[in-house]
Amino acid sequence: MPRDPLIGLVGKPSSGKSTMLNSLTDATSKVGNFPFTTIDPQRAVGYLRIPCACARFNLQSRCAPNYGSCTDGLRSVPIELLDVAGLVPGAHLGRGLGNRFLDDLRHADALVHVVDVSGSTDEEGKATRGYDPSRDIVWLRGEIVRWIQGNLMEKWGSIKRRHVAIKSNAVDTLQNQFSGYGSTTQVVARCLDRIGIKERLEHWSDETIEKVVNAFTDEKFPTVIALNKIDNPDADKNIAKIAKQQPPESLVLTSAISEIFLRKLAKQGFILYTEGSDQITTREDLIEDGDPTGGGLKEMDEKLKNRIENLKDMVLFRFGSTGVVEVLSRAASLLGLVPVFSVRSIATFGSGSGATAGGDGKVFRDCVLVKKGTTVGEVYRKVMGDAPLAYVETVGGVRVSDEDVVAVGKNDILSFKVGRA
Ligand SMILES: Nc1nc2c(ncn2[C@@H]2O[C@H](COP(=O)(O)OP(=O)(O)OP(=O)(O)O)[C@@H](O)[C@H]2O)c(=O)[nH]1
Ligand SMILES: [Mg+2]
Repeated sequence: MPRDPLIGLVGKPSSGKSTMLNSLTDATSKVGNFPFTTIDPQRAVGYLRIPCACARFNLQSRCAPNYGSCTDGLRSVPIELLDVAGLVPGAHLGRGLGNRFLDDLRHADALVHVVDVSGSTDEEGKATRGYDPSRDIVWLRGEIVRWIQGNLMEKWGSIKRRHVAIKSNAVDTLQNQFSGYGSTTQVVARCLDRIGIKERLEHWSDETIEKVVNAFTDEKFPTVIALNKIDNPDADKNIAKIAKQQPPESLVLTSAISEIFLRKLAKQGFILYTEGSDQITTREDLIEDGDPTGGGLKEMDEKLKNRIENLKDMVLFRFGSTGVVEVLSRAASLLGLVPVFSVRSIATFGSGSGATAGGDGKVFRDCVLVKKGTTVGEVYRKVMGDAPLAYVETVGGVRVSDEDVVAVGKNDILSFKVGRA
């Protein structure tokens, strides 16, 4: 049964991982301007923004998710996040409990590397000025590779002996070792394919092994780099430098602290703000637009008004948004996540009792996120468990095989019929 996708937040101490987690969720992971504020991994639920199936059928007004929400065809689907303790150089050797923290990452499907792009913290998370954050991207990746490599090399002698003795193939032997990272045979096969190794595993040099581990790291832990603290004026030159070194699809610019601030003000009734948007609406804005009550929003004092103006200038106008919602979208697209809508009735898209008889009129109540390449049968087991499957229908009442693969727009609206065919 496929697990739910899990996105891990990594980075050095004080880069803003917990702030990022809190800005993406309603969780309160402890935040502090001192290193190692977080020690135990914190799990929380964030929301991934996706185009909902309701929009394809013009049923936006009747869309009613059981979990998350849907506004005008833009759906927020719950996705699990993990905030891990800060990593420091030498983590794979156990520095700063690093090996323990790395172990917390085993089951992550994608990583978000939160980088303090302001350069105001050194590699250990201590306050400084003028630090070059492009270095963090390099060494942190190195720690992850060396952690996996170290685990492998510890047992390499006996791995090789067993490999030869049972006449195994490289994929099976490696999958045996990598299953602890939630790997699959397909992941291992893909990474060996990509580097195209000809030698037999028992003859691999240290260099070859390093290549394999690097490829495995890319496959198993696709990483979004969140350049955080863009509200800091020192961020610009560092962003420019990193943008030249990293592929653009891996970079997202964020100000986690701004997102938290805006969500808080919205909750307290001072502003209107949709998570991740580029717009803030104040009482004055609404009065100017001809609503004398200002939409019932509260009056802000000068200090608060200034902070809002500042945030608009430094973050929203310059970068378009606080970036945090984009972080999850980018991770989901690296993973190729597919939202699959399971409905009781393929005719009405309703669920629950009475759906076939018209039901409550609500549609697309359930949505699960699965990885690319997932089959209809795997989605069935994830949603319905072990119950025997009779048949599966998609839009138009068309039967689909349990071996068909799901993809966005194809086999992604499914009605499962339990029982004997
Ligand atoms: N200016 C600015 N400061 C931020 C931002 N995000 C986080 N911070 C600050 O950075 C400091 C560290 O934040 P945390 O979220 O605790 O960092 P962490 O990475 O979880 O730290 P550890 O748990 O110690 O590993 C706090 O003082 C935050 O307020 C941001 O977007 N902009
Ligand atoms: Mg933390």
